[in-house]
Amino acid sequence: MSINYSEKIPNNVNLTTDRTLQRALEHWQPKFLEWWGALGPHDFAGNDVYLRTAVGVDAQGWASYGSVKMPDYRWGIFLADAIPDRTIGFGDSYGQPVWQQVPGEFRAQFRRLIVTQGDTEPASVEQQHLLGHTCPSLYDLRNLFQVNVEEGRHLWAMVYLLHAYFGRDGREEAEELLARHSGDADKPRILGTFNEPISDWLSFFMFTYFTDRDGKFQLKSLAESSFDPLARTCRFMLTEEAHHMFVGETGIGRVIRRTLEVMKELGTNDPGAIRRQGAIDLPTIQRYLNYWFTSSLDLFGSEVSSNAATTFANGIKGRPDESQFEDHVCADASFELDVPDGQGGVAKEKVPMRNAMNEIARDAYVKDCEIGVKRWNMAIKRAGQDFQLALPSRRFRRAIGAWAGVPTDQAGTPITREAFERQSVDWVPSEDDRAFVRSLMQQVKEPGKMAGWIAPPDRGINNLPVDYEYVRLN
Ligand code: BYC
Ligand code: FE
Ligand code: FE
Repeated sequence: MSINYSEKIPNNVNLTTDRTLQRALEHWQPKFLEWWGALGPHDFAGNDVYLRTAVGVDAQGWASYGSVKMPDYRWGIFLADAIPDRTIGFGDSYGQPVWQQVPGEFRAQFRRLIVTQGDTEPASVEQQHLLGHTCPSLYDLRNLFQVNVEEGRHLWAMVYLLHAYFGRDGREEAEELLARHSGDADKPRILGTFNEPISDWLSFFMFTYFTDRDGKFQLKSLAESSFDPLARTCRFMLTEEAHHMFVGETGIGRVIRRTLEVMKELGTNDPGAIRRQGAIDLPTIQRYLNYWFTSSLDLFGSEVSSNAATTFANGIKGRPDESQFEDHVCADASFELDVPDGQGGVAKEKVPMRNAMNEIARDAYVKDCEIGVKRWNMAIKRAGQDFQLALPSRRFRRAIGAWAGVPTDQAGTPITREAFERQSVDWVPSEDDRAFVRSLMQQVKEPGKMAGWIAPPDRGINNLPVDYEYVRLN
């Protein structure tokens, strides 16, 4: 179905046929714009940005590119096309027709998941509020803004579901999504990672690589949902998500490439010397990776979760790529996982498979995270440097689940609290590391120019050259 852009709220859900819903959303729209003005990208409201906007939801050419001022971006409601005769793909109601309405008995669970998903979207925009002022190039500035407007649209995606299917409490939740704020002492965002500051671009690239990738897997799980409007919404969101992870993977890759150049020029791997030359040494990159990867691991919830078992059984939330599995009911299956044995060691625990769905999603996530790490390591190896980046163990530095607060080394071996504290400076960014990385963050605004700590991208956006003026600053 094509997108109707002639309306106040672009959509492909026939919004005009439901005047009450349309009015409710039009009532929320100015509040969204007010929020965007206050907590979206700081400044730049008057600048032309080369952005892509969805013009259809089919695989071919859903995007159109053009110069847009961010406040004029056409945020709207886009669902992927319905799959005819779609049936429930997992859980106790496997094989029955999917639902076009939320069954009353599952209402609270659906609302909680949609609110949690919706909460992360504006949170990330808030976290990235100030980054524009220190962009390493106009190309990167444009990518930041592209990610920001799309996360804004993802908020719209969840608000639509709340308004359309949850009545009055849905509308109240939609207001709350604009009332909680990232890092706010009184009204923080729901999930941990979304309250962490992103105050430099290395963190931004780590976030888009690791945290947006949690988004990918959560959306894949929700795209399996028996509640068809949720599944279709998430399926379209996934097509936008790919670019966010591209920004992360290529961003980190370009930082590494620049570091390797400097190492070669100087003929050293001494972090001090590399830093004096204005590049980021590889051990510091590893520490940032450790930080954002482990924080993002927490976003999958507890290894053993009765919430996960219930939402799977009820057909609310499936596993990512459910079709890859043979058993979609998992009534008697079990799953073995590592838990702390309470005496400083590791024990095996066998749990019902349904309770381990968070861990199964986390497994798929970790595998996907490995791909970029392999690519970065290839570049390091090709440059002849004896250093390899690695994902730390999923037991390391956890704050949620079985390993929460259990001190381990990067390989996941339990150690004493004292040993953990002592070695933390080598494992996660120290205040010094952060101050150094911040010191590099100087805005570069000449088309085609890059900050000294990052290499240029291989190519520009939509076949344009790298030195295209992606954001017109005056
Ligand atoms: N921080 O049984 P448990 C994205 C809470 S990212 C704080 O362990 P469950 C994006 C949990 O809420 C994708 N609290 O876990 C990326 C629960 O609280 P209540 C976001 C946490 O429920 C970048 C309690 O602990 N989407 O889109 O099985 C930029 C016990 O829960 C955390 C979703 O997350 C945490 N890390 O699963 C922009 C999908 N982890 O309810 C966007 C929707 C757990 O008892 N959410 N808790 O008060 C879900 O599917 C589930 O809520 C979770 C947790 C997977 C998050
Ligand atoms: Fe998103
Ligand atoms: Fe994203």
